[in-house]
Amino acid sequence: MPDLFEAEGPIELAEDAYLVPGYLARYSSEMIPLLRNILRMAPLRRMQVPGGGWMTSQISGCGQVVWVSDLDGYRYSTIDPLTGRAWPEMPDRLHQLAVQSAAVVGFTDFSPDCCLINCYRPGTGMGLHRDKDERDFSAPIVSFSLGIPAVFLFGGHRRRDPVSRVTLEHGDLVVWGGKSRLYYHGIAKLANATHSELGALRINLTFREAL
Ligand code: MD3
Ligand code: FE
Repeated sequence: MPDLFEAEGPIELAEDAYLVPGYLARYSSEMIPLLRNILRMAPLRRMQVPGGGWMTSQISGCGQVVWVSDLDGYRYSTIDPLTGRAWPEMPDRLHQLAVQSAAVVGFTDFSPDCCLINCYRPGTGMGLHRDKDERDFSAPIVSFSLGIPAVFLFGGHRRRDPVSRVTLEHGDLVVWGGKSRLYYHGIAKLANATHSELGALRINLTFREAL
């Protein structure tokens, strides 16, 4: 029987995609104040999609560029369309944690220029999609989950491929690269729950090399 206090190692979810349960839990209390500070400068907002609908999660971010969406399409932008200013700089500590996290599963030359912040409340989610607005798909995407749990859905290269489900909890690290970098994925509508530090909220950070 594994030691109850031993950290869990990486679980391969798909080819070149790994979940490291609880890896970030020990860093969450230092990350949350950094996130609050970013969201003070670049508030969370819902984004409209080109078809006219609205995403149900709320988005912000930091770094040189952040992913944005409006009726004209999806793109990475150096300017926050809500404030008209540059996005907040990515705190060195967040950058360092993202680089360290990628290295845990063997991606050793990752240097993100974008940290997208997705914020979910119970009843919200994210439909199946691919992340394909980045310039170079050879870099992985590193995801930090904080707050209440969510069911992550992931399929394959085709929208019709069968979908697997895995629950992402506070402190979970997911790294997607290589062969599964362009897999379809999404987040099922969140159930009601409360987290001790964040309340009825899930925050997901995705670190990307977008430029
Ligand atoms: C699989 N975010 O921001 S993170 C997104 O929890 C996004 O907020 C989800 O999908 C969230 O685009 C999922 C895990 C993740 C991130 C990027 C991926 C999974 C991925 C890229 C390719 C395949
Ligand atoms: Fe995505």
